[in-house]
Amino acid sequence: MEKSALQIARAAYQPKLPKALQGPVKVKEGAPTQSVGNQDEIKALFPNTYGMPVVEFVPAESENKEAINVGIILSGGQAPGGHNVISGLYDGVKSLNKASKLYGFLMGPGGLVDHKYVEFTDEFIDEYRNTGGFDIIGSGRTKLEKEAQFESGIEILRKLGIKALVIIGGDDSNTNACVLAEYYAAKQYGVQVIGCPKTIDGDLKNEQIETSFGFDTACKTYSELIGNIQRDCNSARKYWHFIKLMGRSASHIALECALQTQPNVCLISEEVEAKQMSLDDVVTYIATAVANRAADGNNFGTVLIPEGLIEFIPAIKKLIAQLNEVLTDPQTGEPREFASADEQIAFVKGNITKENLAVLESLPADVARQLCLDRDPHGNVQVSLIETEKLLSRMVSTKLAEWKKEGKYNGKFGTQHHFFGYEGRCAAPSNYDADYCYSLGYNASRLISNGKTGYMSVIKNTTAPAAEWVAGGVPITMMMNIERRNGANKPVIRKALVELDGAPFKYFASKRDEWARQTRYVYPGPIQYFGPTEVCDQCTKTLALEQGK
Ligand code: FBP
Repeated sequence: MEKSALQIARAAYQPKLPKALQGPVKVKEGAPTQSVGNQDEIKALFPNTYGMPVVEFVPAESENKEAINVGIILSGGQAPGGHNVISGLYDGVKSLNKASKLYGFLMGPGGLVDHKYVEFTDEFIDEYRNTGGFDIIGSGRTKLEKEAQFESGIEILRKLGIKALVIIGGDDSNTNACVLAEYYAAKQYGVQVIGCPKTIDGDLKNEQIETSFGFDTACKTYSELIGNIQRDCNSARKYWHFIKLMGRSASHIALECALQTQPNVCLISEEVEAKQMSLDDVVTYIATAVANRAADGNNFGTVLIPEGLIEFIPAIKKLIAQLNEVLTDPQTGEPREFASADEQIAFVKGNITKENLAVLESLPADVARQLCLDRDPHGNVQVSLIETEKLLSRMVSTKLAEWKKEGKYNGKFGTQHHFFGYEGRCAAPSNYDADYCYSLGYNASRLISNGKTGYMSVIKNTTAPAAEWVAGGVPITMMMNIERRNGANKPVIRKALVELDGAPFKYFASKRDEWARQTRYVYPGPIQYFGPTEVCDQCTKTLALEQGK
């Protein structure tokens, strides 16, 4: 395969490891843990994996060097650094014993169920070190949650002599990893299950997990692009750029990109919900920024919009919740079937409350249609397909036209639209993600060799130089609570939304009025892989602010 000059140079990069993982380790155990909510219910559901202590690895004289066979799965959306988790795990198990083997299940959890796998070798792994993407084995969104899947999985794990399975995924995949760990422990199958925190969305974090991998690189990639757009915008001075940013529901990506680039407007879905804003309130907020800048002669600007915004507008949230209910067949729990789109729309309109019908009919016709028709494989409304950036700019334009008639606005409003998501999900990992992911993978090998199951691999203190990072594991049950999902109460890892009293949001809120009126753009430029540490090894602004750095 032909390679770029950067790929060749980058392949030789040796990711940094925490000092504790650079030699033999032993486990230092903390106190028993509790789940973050619904303790009695979670304890009852996970009798074998509940209450275990948080563990930290500390240097030891020697360690268990037994050969182990391990399997790994990439689950869900791509995130930069996944290949380094695999190479870190590979090097970790091989450092214990050269006879250890690592198997990768193909195309996500489905590979385990369908017995599709590969065995990694030195040459194979070397092709993928420090590269972006999940193409080494592919990823998929099959949910591992049924007993039949677990049983099918154990057949192939036994056949390959696999002692532990590592699942790289977001909150849902790690919830399922925990259920699987509990199931195999209850059945005494002798297979350990370890999770790894992945998602560009940044919403798998808590007291124990500083950040999910991929968030750093994805945000830096989007920020580079936003910075480039801002330079263009400040040069031509004739467009307002409406930029939607990935992140299924939480607004961490939009907030981080705003902290890096200082746009004129950045919407934060969590704030929109907390302030009970309507769609018209959001439109008025943007239009006011446009009008104020126009009054200063600046008919240009940037607006960052989180992907999940629509779902956080309270009235629309209620509507979507009811659409999800009425479009599910209560007998089977499967999406209802309709003969035609018109029949589906008529059914929806006839089965939702008057209040929700009024909200549906207040939306532009194409958006209302999209909400009624588009479904994901689980039957849920596909909010991410709604082109919010176009919807908002259209509505802002209408509002400005009204204001013009009233003599409240006298500017020009030319627009451009962008959606950044796939541009960043497979970028070559930043040094932060390359090191963090390699450490997560290597660390997972030590959780396995120390007999742990139902744990997530965690690396902490990552705003410090890598040598000072702290390696260990957290029981997944500790992050769980009970939530209502698809009409049923389920044990799940609590998703981290943007905290309005957290340092990153507070800093943004203290600056945004100035950024809205003035032109205070920052141009971060492309991720740098080689050069001074202050250019190459910085963590996200979110993490730095959260840790008071
Ligand atoms: P994960 O949570 O699985 O990591 O995926 C994140 C994400 O990139 C979201 O930001 C986005 O909404 C979604 O995946 C898109 O996924 P797909 O390309 O499968 O539609």
